[in-house]
Parts: sequence; C-alpha cells; structure tokens
Amino acid sequence: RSRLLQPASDRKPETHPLTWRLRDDGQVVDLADYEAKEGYRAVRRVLNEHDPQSVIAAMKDANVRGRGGAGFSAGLKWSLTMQGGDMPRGYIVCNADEMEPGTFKDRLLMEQQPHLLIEGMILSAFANNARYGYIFLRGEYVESARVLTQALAEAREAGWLGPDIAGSGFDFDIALHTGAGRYICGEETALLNSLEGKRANPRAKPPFPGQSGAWGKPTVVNNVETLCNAPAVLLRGADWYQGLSGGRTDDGGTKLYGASGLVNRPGLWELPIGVTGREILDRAGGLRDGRNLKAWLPGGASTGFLLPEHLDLPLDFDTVGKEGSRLGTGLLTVVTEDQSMVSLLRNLEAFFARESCGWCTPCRDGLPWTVKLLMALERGEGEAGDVELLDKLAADCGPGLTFCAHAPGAAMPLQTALRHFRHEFEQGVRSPEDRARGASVSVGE
Ligand code: L3W
Repeated sequence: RSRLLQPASDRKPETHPLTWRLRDDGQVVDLADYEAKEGYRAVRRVLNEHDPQSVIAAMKDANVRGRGGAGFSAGLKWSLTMQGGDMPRGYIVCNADEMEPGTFKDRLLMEQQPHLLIEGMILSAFANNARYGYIFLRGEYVESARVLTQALAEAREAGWLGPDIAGSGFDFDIALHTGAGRYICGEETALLNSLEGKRANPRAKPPFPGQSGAWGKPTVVNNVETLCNAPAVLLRGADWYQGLSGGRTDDGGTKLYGASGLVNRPGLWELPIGVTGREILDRAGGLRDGRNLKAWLPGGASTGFLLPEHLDLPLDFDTVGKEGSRLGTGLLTVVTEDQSMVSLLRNLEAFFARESCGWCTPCRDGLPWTVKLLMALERGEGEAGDVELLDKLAADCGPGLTFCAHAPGAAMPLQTALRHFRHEFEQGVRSPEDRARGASVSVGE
C-alpha cells in the first residue's frame, strides 16, 4: 500500500485538504464517511451558486498547477474547452496512469479516498460543460480499480452521478477505463488514442486536448491529484488555498511529496507546496545507515538530478525549473554516495527505451543505443568517445525534436548526471592498451 506517514491527528481540513479524511488504518473512506466530512458539499454549492466561468476563475485565482509533473495552470486548462462558444459537449479525462518511477501518490488517493477524485471530476465537468468523464487507470492498479468501481456505484446510487445531479438539472457520469500497462499512455495524447481503442502513439500538439481531444471533442485531461484539489478550492475559496503555501512560493495549495531510495522511512506527506528537499528528507528519517547524499531526483525518472546544495530550495515548479530540472511529481528519489551513477542511469534509460512507443527515431533508436553504451561503461569496457556519444544521443532527444515529452524526459536525468558526475562515466572508458589486451577497467560498485 502507498504509505502516508502523517497520523490523522496531525491532519486538519484547513491545512491538509487532500488527506485530512484519510484513516490511519488505510481503509477506504466510503461514501458515508466522505459525506460526514464535508464530502460533495463543494458540488452542492457549485451547482446552486456558481456558473462555469466563476468555477474557472476560482481555479485560476487559487493558482492550482498540474500535479502530474508539468505544472500547467489547471484553471487555464479548464478555460480552453469553452473557447468555441456553444461547441458540442466534450469530455473530462482523469489521467490515472501513474507509472513514473518512484511515484505512488495518485494510488494513495484512489485506493483510500475515491470520492474526492469523483467530486473533483464533477466540478471539472460543470466548469467545462461535459456530460461524460473517463478515469484512465494504470492496468496494474488492481486495488484502485476495485475501490473506484465500488465508489462510482455508490455515487451513482446516491445521485452524485447520473442525470440531474442533486436536482440541479446537470447530468454527468464517469466510466473507468483500465490501460494495458505502458508508460507512454500517461502522455495525454497517447492516452486519448488508447482510450479511443487506437495504438498509444502521441499526437502532434497543437491542437491541445482542450481544443480537440477524445473523439475530436474539447477534452480536459488532468492528473488525479490536480482534480482532488478542486473540491477544497471551491469550498474554502481561492484565497485560502493560495495561502496554504505560506508565502513559500506563488503556487497555491499543498502537495503530496514523498521520498524513496535508501531513506529510513520511505513514504508520503501532504505538505505546503514549496517546502524544501531537506524538510522532506527529515520527515523520511534521513538516509539509511549514516550514508551521505550524492544526488536526488525531485519527482520521477524524467526529472534532472539535483545536488545536496539544492536541498534548501523551495520545491515548486518554477524554482526547480531554473535549476535545470523540473519538479515532476514531487516524490524524491535519493542517490547515496556509494551508488554508481552509471548503473543507475543504465537502469533508468533501459526503462525509457523499453517504454518508447517507437514513433520518433531519436527515441526509438537512440535510447537502446544509450543503454548499450551505459552497459559497456558499467562493465569498464567503454571506448574512447562513448561519453561524448552519450552527450550527442541525449541532445538528439531534446525538446522539440520528437513528437512528445518522452525523449526529453529520458534525456534530462542523463544530461544532468553527465554534467555533475562526468568522471564516473569516464571511469568506465578503457585505454587502447586495455582494449588490445581485452581487459576491462575496474569501476566502482
Ligand atoms: C493549451 C498550450 N494547453 C501546455 C497543457 C498540455 C498538458 C500540460 C502540460 O509532459 C512531463 C513529461 C513526463 N495550450 C499548452 C497547453 N498545455 N501548453 O499543459 O504540458 P507539457 O507539454 O508541459 O508537459 P506534458 O507533455 O504533459 C509532462 C513528466 O512530465 N513527468 C511524468 C510524470 C508522470 C506521472 C505519472 O506517472 N503519473 O505523473 C514528470 O516529470 O515525463 O515529460 O496537459 O496539454 N499552449
């Protein structure tokens, strides 16, 4: 199970909008529990008191930024579907294809508090004039599927989904769609193709999904955690939400941060957005067995390596972006001094190579080549020029050179590792004499 390491007694509705209802025993917050704790109150209020424009304005004012990793303004995204005036109704799609290495935050929300996501989707549907929504769920999340199926039935039975929700005249329903286990399905346009029953190749953007998404209709694609923020924004107001970050950053709200790797207590915490890496590692009980920190990824494999000197920076989207990385999912992966960057990169790039859809040449051919070079360097059998070749292959995967963000995502950890730890890669290159003797050089563990 995903582990939230804050006891219920430390979590309050005013400070922990995402997790205050969660139970310490990890059992599901069912409809009765949810309704007893302000559940669906935001929907009732919005359907009675708001119009779509005021919901969008609240999301914009709160400065809710996309929690899937890219940090695009949720309010701005919600405003795009309506730009065609009386366009045919489109769709709300929840991106629940959580497969970023080291990331397990959306699973916690879905397995333990499914109604918060359903409520967020209803609010998004109202703002975007959508009648149908889909939850595109990672196929391996079997427990999330079971919990969501039950919760959708409960919500339908109680009249929170279906025709004429809460007597408002507004109709909306949600279907659960389980994916077939490919990372690329988390890329929003590949996700839409997969949802339509097509091969999960990314589409060219523009048009963005807000203009032309599922079956060509205006479509909002939001991450699970992003949608889970909407109920509190609409219930307690944009100013309160914006204030949750406590002046650490302009971004609003809280964030599910986490840590994994060789830390004493891997897990998740709901913290004000903009806390530092040091605060997160302290909560994780520090590094195991007195190890020292060498580097860290702030939010999944497709972010860039940061160093110990970055531990006091606020972990918000813009600050991390300025350091040559990105916030990503906000779940830290820790690398200790005794771990080999070459081996780590070989592992990460093997993941990206395997998960490439194969459409664009730098990604399809460049990533397996990258893995081959890293394997040789790891064995101490690299050749002169291999490290420079890694630079070139990573540059060829840069932004704008491929259809989607998969290749740039694969390039970012490699480029930052080469920048900060180049000597480790160079150590795996053998001399012409060693090569002639068929010997490999000795590289660290
Ligand atoms: C309208 C514009 N909409 C951007 C929208 C766009 C999308 C959102 C973000 O990749 C990265 C990827 C993963 N008009 C717009 C616009 N949008 N400009 O904003 O777009 P973008 O292009 O910044 O990013 P992306 O293509 O969505 C996201 C990386 O995040 N990542 C992965 C996370 C994985 C999970 C998971 O497993 N659950 O979260 C972490 O860093 O590799 O590079 O909606 O349409 N002008």
